[in-house]
Amino acid sequence: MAAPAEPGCAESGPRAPAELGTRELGIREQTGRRSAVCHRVTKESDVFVEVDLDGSGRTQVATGLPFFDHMLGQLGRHANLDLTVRTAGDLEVDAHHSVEDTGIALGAALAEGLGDKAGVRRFASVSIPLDESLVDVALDLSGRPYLRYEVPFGPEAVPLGSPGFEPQLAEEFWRAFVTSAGLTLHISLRYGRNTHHVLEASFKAVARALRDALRVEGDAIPSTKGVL
Ligand SMILES: [Mn+2]
Repeated sequence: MAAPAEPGCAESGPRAPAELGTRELGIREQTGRRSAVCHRVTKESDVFVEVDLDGSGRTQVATGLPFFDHMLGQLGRHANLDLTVRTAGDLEVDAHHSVEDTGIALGAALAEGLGDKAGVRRFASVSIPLDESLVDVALDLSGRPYLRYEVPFGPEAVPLGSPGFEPQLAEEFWRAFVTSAGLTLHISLRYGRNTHHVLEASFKAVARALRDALRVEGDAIPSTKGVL
C-alpha cells in the first residue's frame, strides 16, 4: 500500500513530487527563509512535516494523538517555528510508530531547513518551569546525534489523552528527532510530580532552546572545523 520503507524523506506519496522530499529542501538561498518539507512514508506511517525556522509560531498539528498534538503545538509555538505536522500512523498497533516517525520527519526537515548553519548561535540552554515541575535543557546544533534523557516516570504515569500517549514515548520522540536532525540534546527533570506538567515543560524547554540556538547572529559557520 505505501511507498518504500526507507529512512529520511521519501519523494513519493499522495502529494506531487515537486512538493516533496529532501531534494527540494534547504531552500534558504532561493527564498531567504530557512524552510523545509519532509514527507516520509512507510508501512507503519505517513508523515508530512513542513517547517519554517524563521516563522512566527504558527502551528497546525494532527497526529491522531491529541496529547502529542498538544506537545508539538508547544514545540512550534515556543521555538517560533511555523510548523505543520500531519501523521497517519498505525494507531491500531499503538502510538509508537506514529510518535517515532514524526520525530524522524521533523528532525529531517529541521536539518534541511538549517542548511549549512551559517551564522547560527548553535548552543543554548534553558530551564523552564510549569507549576511544580522544572526541566533543564541544553542543546548543540552539533551535527552529531546524541540524546541524554533524564526524565523518569513512575508506574503511576498513565497514558495521556485518547488515543493515549504513554509518557515514555516522549523519549522515543526525542531520540528519533535528535538522530535525524543531528543535534546534541540533554533533557533533565529537576523535579516535578504531574506527568502532563513534566512533559509539557520538557517540550517547552526544548522549544526555547531551539529558538535560541537557531537564531542567526552572523555569517560564519560556528565551528573551528568550518563545518557543522
Ligand atoms: Mn498542557
